[in-house]
Amino acid sequence: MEYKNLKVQIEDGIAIVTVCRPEALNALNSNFFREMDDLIARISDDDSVRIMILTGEGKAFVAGADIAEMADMTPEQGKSFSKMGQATFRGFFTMKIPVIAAINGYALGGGLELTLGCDIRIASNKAKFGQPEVNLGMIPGYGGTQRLPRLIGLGNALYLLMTAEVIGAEEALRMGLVQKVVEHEQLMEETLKMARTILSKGPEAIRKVKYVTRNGIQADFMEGCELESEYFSSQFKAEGEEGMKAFLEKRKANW
Ligand code: DAK
Repeated sequence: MEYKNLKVQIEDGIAIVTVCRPEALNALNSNFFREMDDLIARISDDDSVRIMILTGEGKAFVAGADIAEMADMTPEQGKSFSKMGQATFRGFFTMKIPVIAAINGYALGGGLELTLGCDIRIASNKAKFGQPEVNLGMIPGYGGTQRLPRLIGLGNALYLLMTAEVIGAEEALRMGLVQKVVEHEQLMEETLKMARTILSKGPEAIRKVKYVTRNGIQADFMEGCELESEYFSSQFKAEGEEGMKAFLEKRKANW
C-alpha cells in the first residue's frame, strides 16, 4: 500500500513514522487510519524493526481529528469513525515493540489521543497540548476520556477535558502527560538517543515489560501481580541468565 499521510524511514531497527498532511496540520482522516493500520501490521511482521517513533511534519504533531471530515457525520458514521480510531490506537498497544511519540508541535484532540496510545512521550519545548473537543460541542472519541485519567489522574484529566485549555510542554511535564521535554531542534536526536538506550537492553525483557505493564494496568491488581510473576520467571534460564552473568563478570551482556 502506498501512503499519502505517512512517511516511513527504517534504519538500524528504528522506524521513524511521520504524519504528513501539513496543509491541515496533520489532522487525522479515514485515510490516515487505513494507512496506519497497514503500517502497524507491516511493522509487526518485520522482526528487524525493534522500536517505532511517531512524529509530525511541520509545525504540528497532529491538530486533531479532521473537523472537515467529521462535520456532516451522522451518529452512526461518528460511531464507526470513533471505533476505527480506537482500533488503530489499540494497535500500538498490541505491537510488541515500544512506540515513542516525538511531539514536535500541536497535539490537540485526536492528536493528543494519538500520543496517549504510545508507550512514551517526549516533547519539543514548543509543543502544545489540549483536548479542545468541547469547544466544538464534541467529546474525545479515540480513547481520550479513558487513557488520559489513567495517565495523569482524574483531576488533571477532567481539567483538560472540561476547560479545553491548551498547555505548553513544561506544564504537560508537570502533569506527567509527557516524560521528557527537550529543545525543539534536539527533538529527533534526543528521541533517537532514548530509542537506542532502550535497544541496548534485553530485547525480550523490553517486550515483556510492555506486555505486563500495559495489560496489568487494565486488570485487577492481583491478576496483574500474577502476570508479573509468570513473565518474571520466564526470564530465568533465558535472557536473564546472560544479563545477570554479564553483570557478575563485569562485561556487557551479549543478547
Ligand atoms: N481538522 C481539519 N483541519 C484542520 C484542523 C483539524 N483538526 N486543524 C487545523 N486544520 C486546518 C485549518 O482549517 C487550516 O486550513 P486552511 O484554512 O488553511 O485550509 C490549516 O489547518 C491551518 O490551520 P490554521 O490556519 O488554523 O493554523 P493556526 O496556526 O492559525 O492555528 C490551531 C493552529 C491548531 C490553533 C488551529 O488550527 C486549531 O484550533 N485547530 C483545531 C484544533 C482542534 O480543535 N482540534 C481538535 C479537533 S476535534 C470522535 C472522534 C474523535 C474526536 C471526536 C469525536 N468521534 C468519532 C465521536 C476527536 C476530535 C478532535 O480531535
